Amino acid sequence: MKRKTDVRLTLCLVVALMTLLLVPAGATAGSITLSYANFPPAPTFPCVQMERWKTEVEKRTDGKVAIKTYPGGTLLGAKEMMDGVIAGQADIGNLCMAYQPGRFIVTNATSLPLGIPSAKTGSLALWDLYQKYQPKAFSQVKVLTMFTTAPANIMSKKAVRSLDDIRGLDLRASGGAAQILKAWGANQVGMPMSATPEALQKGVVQGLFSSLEVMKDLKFAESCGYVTMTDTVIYPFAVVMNMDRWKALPPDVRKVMEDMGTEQAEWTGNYMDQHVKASMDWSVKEHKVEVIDLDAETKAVWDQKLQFITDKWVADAKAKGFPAEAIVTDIQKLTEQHR
Ligand code: 3IO
Repeated sequence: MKRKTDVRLTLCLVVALMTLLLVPAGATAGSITLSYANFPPAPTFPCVQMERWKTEVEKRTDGKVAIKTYPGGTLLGAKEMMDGVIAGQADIGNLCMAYQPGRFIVTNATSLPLGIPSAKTGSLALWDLYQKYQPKAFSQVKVLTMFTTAPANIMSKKAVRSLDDIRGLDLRASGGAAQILKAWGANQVGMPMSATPEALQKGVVQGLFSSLEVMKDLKFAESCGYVTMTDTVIYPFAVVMNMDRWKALPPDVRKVMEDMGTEQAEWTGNYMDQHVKASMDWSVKEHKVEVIDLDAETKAVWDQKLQFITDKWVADAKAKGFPAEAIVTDIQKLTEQHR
């Protein structure tokens, strides 16, 4: 008697297991789950845009797709993002192209000092540039969207009003912006944004060069009492997806994601531009941060020191076989078009 029950139970379990195994992936609602890795802390703009994208994709696919987000480098860190997504460690990843300056030559050209005035303009210009050139650097992934920060400025513990003030100052920047700080005489220290809070706190750096929304989002206003307005360059970002995972998605899901490319770039640009304003209002009000505007004469001297950067980039990129002049001209045209 006992034996018979055991056999029945085992049979039941086997049938249940087989049923589970036989249901094809993607057949039931919510059955496609994608992981999305991000490197900075959750309150920062790359993660805010990630949550917005997740919400919209889940809504527009009627619950067919669930996105699991991993902010704060919990799945992939800043510099592992591209290779981690290619290898399938995350299905989707958000990367700052500036962290690997030699890798994304065409799209990183948007971080030359070409006068991109805002994150909205930068994001739309970058996305158009990517689509026009379809750079080889992205051939192993599906690019879902791109966007940029607002122009970078100096946040520092001591006031920077002149080239004398910035000379020898330990300031953090990444990628192309490193050359800019060097050109102004600062002691440039390179690291991703995700490592910056600790570096500031430990006194490894005396400030940083980036877009100003981090004054609030990463609470830099608590230690950086001064902001010097240079409105110099933007940092470009990409959201990439593992190619096999992309190809395995049903066509209707792929369409939802493709249709969101431009929209997400613009949404993120707008969010960033508004958030920079909110962050600075908060910093001035809550932490009495002083905003330093360079007068026109001084600004012209600072800008003039950066002119060699684009010329040098053109020469280097040309030597590597890129249509460098056309890329620069296109960025300038696209900037006007989206201004
Ligand atoms: C950035 C990166 C992560 C989170 C917030 C941010 N705001 C501006 C950036 C640009 C950047 O990557 C950098 O390193 O300054």
